[in-house]
Amino acid sequence: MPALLESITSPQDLKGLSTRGMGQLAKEIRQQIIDTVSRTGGHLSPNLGVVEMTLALHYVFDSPKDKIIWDVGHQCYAHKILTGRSREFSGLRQMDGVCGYPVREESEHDAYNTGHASTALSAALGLAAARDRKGMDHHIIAVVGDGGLTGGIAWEALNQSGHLRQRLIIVLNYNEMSISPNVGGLSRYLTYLVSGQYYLRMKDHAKTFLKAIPLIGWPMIKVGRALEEAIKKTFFPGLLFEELGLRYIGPVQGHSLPSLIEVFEEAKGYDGPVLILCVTKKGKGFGPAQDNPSKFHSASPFEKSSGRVLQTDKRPTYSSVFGETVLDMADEDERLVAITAAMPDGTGLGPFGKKYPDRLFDVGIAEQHAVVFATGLALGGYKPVVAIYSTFLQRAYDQLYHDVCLMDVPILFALDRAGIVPDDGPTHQGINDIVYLRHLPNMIVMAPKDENELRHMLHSAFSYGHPVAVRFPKGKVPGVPMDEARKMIPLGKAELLREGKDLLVAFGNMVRPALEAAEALEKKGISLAVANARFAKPLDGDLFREYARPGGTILTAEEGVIDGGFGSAVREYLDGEGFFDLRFKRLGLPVEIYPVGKVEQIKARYRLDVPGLIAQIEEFYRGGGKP
Ligand SMILES: Cc1ncc(C[n+]2csc(CCOP(=O)(O)OP(=O)(O)O)c2C)c(N)n1
Repeated sequence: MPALLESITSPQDLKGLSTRGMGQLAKEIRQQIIDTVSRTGGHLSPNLGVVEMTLALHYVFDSPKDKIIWDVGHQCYAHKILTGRSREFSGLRQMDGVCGYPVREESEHDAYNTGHASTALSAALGLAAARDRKGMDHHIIAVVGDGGLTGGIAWEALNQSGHLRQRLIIVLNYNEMSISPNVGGLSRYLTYLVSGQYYLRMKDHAKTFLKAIPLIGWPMIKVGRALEEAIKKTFFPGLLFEELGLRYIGPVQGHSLPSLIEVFEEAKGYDGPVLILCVTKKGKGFGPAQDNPSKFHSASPFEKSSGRVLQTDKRPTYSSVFGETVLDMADEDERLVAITAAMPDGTGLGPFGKKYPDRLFDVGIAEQHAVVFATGLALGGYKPVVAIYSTFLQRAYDQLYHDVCLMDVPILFALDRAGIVPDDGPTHQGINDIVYLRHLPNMIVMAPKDENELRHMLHSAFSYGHPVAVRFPKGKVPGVPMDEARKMIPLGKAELLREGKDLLVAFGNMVRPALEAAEALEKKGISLAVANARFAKPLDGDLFREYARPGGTILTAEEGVIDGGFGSAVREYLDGEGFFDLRFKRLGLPVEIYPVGKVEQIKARYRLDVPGLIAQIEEFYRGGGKP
């Protein structure tokens, strides 16, 4: 570990450092982030952009007494390094290692767990209200990006903040980027605010100018804040944040430690909510990330010298198969439009946006809005495809129910990253969607066993005339042969893939491991038919009726939580049909907080990989097949 960084075991160690020392530390932290992320993968460009900001925050404020809340939390690496986790940082995003997001259980300096965007302001405001009610005097700082600020919840907090007028410091990190370039009217407004000179430079120039005026110069400088206010009001009438009731400071050069320190000190003394606009460069200090901040937003391991991503597996991802298929569908039907919540590339819609820029809507980090916006488009005669990761669609549960399902509006929801998600930890697991979708009226819930079936499912979705959710996992496809033409999948029909005495019915990407497990179990005297459920709703009643004979056995497998999931749907169906006299077992995930790790590691821990399935099924049969 570099010399200076070695001596920093807590933020207190920063307090005695000179500006030069702090500059040296910034270099060492950047290097540690680049070294580690090149090996482990991680959020490189967001973290390189906030090194000075993090140093200045920990220099001026007093964590853990003062609370720093990181919106999304993906930019917390320098914070972790400075708060006693420099040594452990090499285990970033590894199983049982340092999480890539703030986690209260990991350190007293992590004031609030984040992972989903736009929550920091609400959390900070709540903490500020609690502090003031208790008569305490510490500072609360929320750091939010210009992307995070596109989320509606952030504005709900700003609205209340201007009303409560509680002491709160909001650091707005403006880098013109969400994951992709930031979009929308707000983004334009922030660009307008930044387009002038930097705040401190402006202040210095004003001072120099005034000093030069004999007699009246110095007294005028003393008028200080009043003058500054007057200048701001003159040059920037109707500043949005000021109008909302927050004091606005900025723009500040976000890589200048002296500027940041001066501004944070100033904010410390303000008795009310204050918003500081800091301008930073995403990827700062690493050429490839600076040139392509989107690619390095969340990077796979890469070669440090060139930034070349180290990948040997040439198979496409599920996201890219989804993107290509939607593009093919759009070629054939001009009513098809696509919607993303700030993730055109992650969802695989990049090529769609290139070919049909006016048919791809990037709504910002606004999943709730995306769903209602799609409802409007569908009622207006279009066929919206809404691509949102499983974990982020959780946010729009009410919109799915109230807007989409009650009116039975045909919309295709593509839930990427469904199931176990690697590296990011508990906030990003896509394990709840079967549960939160399957009880919604009119909603159809599907999952393909491979990329070929994904194409058929997407192709079939609008023909059902109802809202449809297709869930598929993160990562590479199995690489099966692809059918030439896209086919219709009959609504609610499962597919029997293997004959056997008892039935193992699997959903989505559990089908292939279920088949493998059944082959191995055959040799051990357990004979299982394997079916690909295709649908969690509606279920294929004919299939279950056949195996639900008295004394029969049915097992279910899913990559989602068991409680209320696919297996529970099957059990409810059997109960509803009066099939009580059978042995039944659900294989899936327990309700708990998931560790950081690779998919294979997490699957192994929860016994959802092939050896785990075999072991669970054998135990079940040995135990007499009790549920
Ligand atoms: C609710 C939700 N939707 C989407 C995401 C995925 N996501 C992670 S970071 C990010 C962009 C954040 O941009 P910004 O706040 O400006 O931070 P920056 O990375 O530019 O520092 C997005 C869309 C998320 N974390 N949460």
